[in-house]
Amino acid sequence: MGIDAGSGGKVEDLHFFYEQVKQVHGRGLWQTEGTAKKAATLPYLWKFEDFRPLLFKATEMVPIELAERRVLVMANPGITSDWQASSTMLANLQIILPGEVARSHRHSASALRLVIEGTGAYTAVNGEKSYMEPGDFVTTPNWTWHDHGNEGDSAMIWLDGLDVPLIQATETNFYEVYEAEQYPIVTPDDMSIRLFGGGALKPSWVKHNQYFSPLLNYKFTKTYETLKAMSEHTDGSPHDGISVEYANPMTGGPALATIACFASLLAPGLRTKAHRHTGGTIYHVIKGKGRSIIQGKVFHWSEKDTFVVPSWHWHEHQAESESVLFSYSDSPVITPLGLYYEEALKEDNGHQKIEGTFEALPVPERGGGVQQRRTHSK
Ligand code: GTQ
Repeated sequence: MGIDAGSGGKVEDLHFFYEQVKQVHGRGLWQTEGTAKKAATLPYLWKFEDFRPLLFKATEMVPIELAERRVLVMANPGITSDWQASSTMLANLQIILPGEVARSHRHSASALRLVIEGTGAYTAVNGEKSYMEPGDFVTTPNWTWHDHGNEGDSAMIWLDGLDVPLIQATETNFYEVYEAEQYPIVTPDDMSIRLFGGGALKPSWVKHNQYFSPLLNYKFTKTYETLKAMSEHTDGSPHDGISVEYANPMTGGPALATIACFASLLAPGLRTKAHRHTGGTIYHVIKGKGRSIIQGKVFHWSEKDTFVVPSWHWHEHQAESESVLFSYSDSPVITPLGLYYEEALKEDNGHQKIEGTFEALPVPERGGGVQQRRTHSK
């Protein structure tokens, strides 16, 4: 890139000038991709049926002590880093076998789990266990010690959402391994549900001046019951159907400091109207079958699939059978900065023109052989 010499000088002079600027680690702004840089996150969909057998294969091939977390990431092919689902967030699938423990650690990244299959495993956060069941939304706030253990008799799989790319971009990424495999249990199981799971009833004596929700597990049975009760007398949002946010019960704010999480019930046959907003969103199908149209392209989804709607992309949903979509978004980061914009599609009664159907992209050659990351086994 560059510009030719204007009236101010000869081309050679200009090149000499650029070189001088370069020598002090500078660049002319007009020479850089700078402000013209395009968003990289592609709308994308990962089928659970593709990942499930690979997760089980991972249980045979990769001991949990080696992996620390036995996790397959869903990598957005638009992003060259090759391990993130969107510009700010991860969408990973974790599997843990009966008897296994994923050792205790903590990080400044915030994390969430959406349970996909199995029972009997818990996540312990700062010494409080919460047993997880399919559909449960479980929080691991930033800088809290957490380990997972499977005390059941079947494998357990869940979706992990984390804000690691965001935390890395701000260079606030810290990570620590706990000295023992498990952090000591110091609180009765599911104490957070007892204290903070009462909906509009919150404990009046408890102070919780934190950026994140004190509730560690939002049980699916309760979420689904709430959605169904709402759906009896309202259609909810024209864009999201009957949609609820997993709120911090003490403040009404987002569940995690940097990630807002939602569940939407879509009645069979319902077609929402298209809108677009800033903030990337990752969707996970808790229940049902249908399609979403993202920026004119049809994405067919069924139970347990995961897809991403990048910032400022038109999207609308259509359910074939009754569906519940879980979603998480980086909106808590952009909203306080005045960067949240939203727009409804006005043309064609709020529906996009369909221009094609999503197909998985060919996998790029990224070179390199088998790579092994750090391990934390003793
Ligand atoms: O369970 O703590 O998918 O630390 C990635 C990093 C899960 C976890 C991930 C993690 C975890």
